[in-house]
Amino acid sequence: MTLDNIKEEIKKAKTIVILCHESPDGDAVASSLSVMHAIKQFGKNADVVIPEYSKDFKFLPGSEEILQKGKDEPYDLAISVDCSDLKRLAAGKEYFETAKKTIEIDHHSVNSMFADLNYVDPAAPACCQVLIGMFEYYGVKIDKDLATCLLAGIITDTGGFQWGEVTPETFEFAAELIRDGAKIKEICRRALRHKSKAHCELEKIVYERLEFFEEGKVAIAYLTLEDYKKAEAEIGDDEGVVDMIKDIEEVEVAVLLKEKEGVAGFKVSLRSNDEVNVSDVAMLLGGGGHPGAAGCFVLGNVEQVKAKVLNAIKQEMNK
Ligand SMILES: [Mn+2]
Repeated sequence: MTLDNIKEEIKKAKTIVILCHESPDGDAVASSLSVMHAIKQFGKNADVVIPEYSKDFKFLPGSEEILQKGKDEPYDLAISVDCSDLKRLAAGKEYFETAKKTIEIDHHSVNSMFADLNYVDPAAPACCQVLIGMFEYYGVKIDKDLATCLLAGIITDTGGFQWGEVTPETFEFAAELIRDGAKIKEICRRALRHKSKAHCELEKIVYERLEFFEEGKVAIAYLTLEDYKKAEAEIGDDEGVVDMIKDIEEVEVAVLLKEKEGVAGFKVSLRSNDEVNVSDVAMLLGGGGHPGAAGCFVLGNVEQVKAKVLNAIKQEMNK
């Protein structure tokens, strides 16, 4: 069985690296740290390599051990978490491709099964929830630090139990993690509600730029590199801005275009309430994600990118 094989590989490996997708969200960072904590219980150490992530996740236990770069020599084992395909590992790709053995643990429904061993549960609302099941099977002890990481992943990927495939089981897992000592108040305050001043500046700009299409069902706004500079924004400061657009009356699909440095194009964040599968929209444009939250990268200036995205959304709406 895959789970037994995964454990076998972890036990065999002398050097292990843990990787997650680029622009990591709370679930990606928390999943990486959770696997690191669990591997320590097997009497091993693993390098967690995340080149850049939001300071909002620095409260997660173990984050001080996160490395920006991994070792020069190939790892015996690379473990990818919360990532649907090799391309999205971005900077971590080289460690993954040179590793002797590879494992991926994920919850994205569209997954390219890119590792030697793939453990993917698309029914789980967060990668951290997939991990809980694995850890239970392995008899990993859930201490306070591990519980905090696991709950942080679930809470951030579900927006505080609001979206994704939240089931009664999710609440049962959460209850257990709180019994194990997970710091729920701190998670909610720091990873969910906390806003930097730069974030508020970006919100202001986005409100001013909002445009509505398809009888108000589609709302689009954009942020340029100039805006980020003016707002003195750092990595992660635009987190949650697109969700705020989604909450506007009658909006079914929220779109935020974020200009990317060094390439003539925009990162596109898509959110949907119920009617439209934005994972399919993102796939039309070469990206991916979940039915309610997805992303892609589109080349062009604001107007061109807007037109391309709108076109893909219309195609999906008329399906
Ligand atoms: Mn996730």
